[in-house]
Amino acid sequence: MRIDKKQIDQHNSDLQKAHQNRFDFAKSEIPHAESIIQKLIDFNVAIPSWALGTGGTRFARFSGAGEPGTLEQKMEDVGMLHALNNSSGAISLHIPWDIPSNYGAIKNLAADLNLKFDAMNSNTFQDQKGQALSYKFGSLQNTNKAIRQQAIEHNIEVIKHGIELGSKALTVWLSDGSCFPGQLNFRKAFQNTLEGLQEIYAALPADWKVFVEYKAFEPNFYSMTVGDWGQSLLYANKLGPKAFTLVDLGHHLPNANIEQIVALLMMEQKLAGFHFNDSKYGDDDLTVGSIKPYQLFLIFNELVEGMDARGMNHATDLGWMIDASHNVKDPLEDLLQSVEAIMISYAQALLVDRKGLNNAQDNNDVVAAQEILQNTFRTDVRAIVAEARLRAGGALDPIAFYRNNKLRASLIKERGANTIATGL
Ligand code: PSV
Ligand code: MN
Repeated sequence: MRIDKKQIDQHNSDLQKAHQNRFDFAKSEIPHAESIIQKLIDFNVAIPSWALGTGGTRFARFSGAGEPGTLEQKMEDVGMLHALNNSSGAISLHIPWDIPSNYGAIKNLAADLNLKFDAMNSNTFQDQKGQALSYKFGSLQNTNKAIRQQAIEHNIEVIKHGIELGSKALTVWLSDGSCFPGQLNFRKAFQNTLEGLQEIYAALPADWKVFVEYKAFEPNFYSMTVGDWGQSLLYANKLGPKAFTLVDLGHHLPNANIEQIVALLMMEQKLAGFHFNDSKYGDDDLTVGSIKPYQLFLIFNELVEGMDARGMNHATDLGWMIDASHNVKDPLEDLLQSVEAIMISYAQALLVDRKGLNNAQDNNDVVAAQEILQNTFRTDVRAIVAEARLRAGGALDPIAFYRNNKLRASLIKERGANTIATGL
């Protein structure tokens, strides 16, 4: 389903007056609003193909309706989000859930929808139908060489699909680990995993990167073989310059200082990018910014500071992706909320009085440092974000547009009420 540009224009003209008032006020408070707007226009966040349907928990899955049943439909959903917010111009595929049957047709569709292919994701955390050997006791860490080999070959196959589509990165998340003390020899598990990653690394084209994603627990609950940023960084350093550490916000032990992790990974030039989500307890996969918006702002504050210190391009030099699971909300509405939360935090981080903060830090003026950060966090930048969307051709209020134009009802009419998206 495609959105008619005329409908967006109509929506925007209906909201224009109220928006202009808010924007004029925001501009009066924010002197360099124009430069922030341009950065927001350039910034895009990739949508994971597996977040377009209902996620469910290990207890139940309450399917939504009109879910995308094919890769093409998933792309159309992302195309719709992008048409509304102009900041969702990429899709991240998970293999084998999203194997294209015709690369040319899929690439044409992507061009038509103005979408790029973000990092490709491999899957050795599940057994697939007809798969020769099981990953029950891990994939790259496995004590059985043939199982390790199967996992290596799968990752190389994922790279090949990505090359055909024009992707430039492979994300490897391993569920490998152990559930009980004594189950695993940690050193051998690390070594096997490293050797497997080295073979995968060797299959990367020159202009590709590999992102090593870590996770503290789940599905293994005693140890994870890539369990934290330190372990991921060890692998990335041993692999070489094309390997980086990927931060998924939900993959830490409670209260971890993620903004500090981010700052240090950037210092080492080893930060791959993000899987954005939010959590209260564990890897809850909730809407980013819904539980800890101040943390999200503090992360972006470090990102902007660190990227500027290195002269990096905010929009293109790191991988920006959402990784969430939608159990009680319409996934498309949830993704619109997610992108909005990211844009707000990014805009606020661009607003930070960097000089003032540096001075406060140099002079150990703790109060001034806190004032600067919290005043910025409490500045309402929503009109600035909306203005960026408007100038880029998107909708002033994407969720209102989605609801008023009954887009979910149209999707149900087109796809039926019982379609189920592949994924988790
Ligand atoms: C694991 O929890 C994870 O965050 C990894 O990124 C996976 O690839 C993704 O979720 C989807 O299962
Ligand atoms: Mn993730």
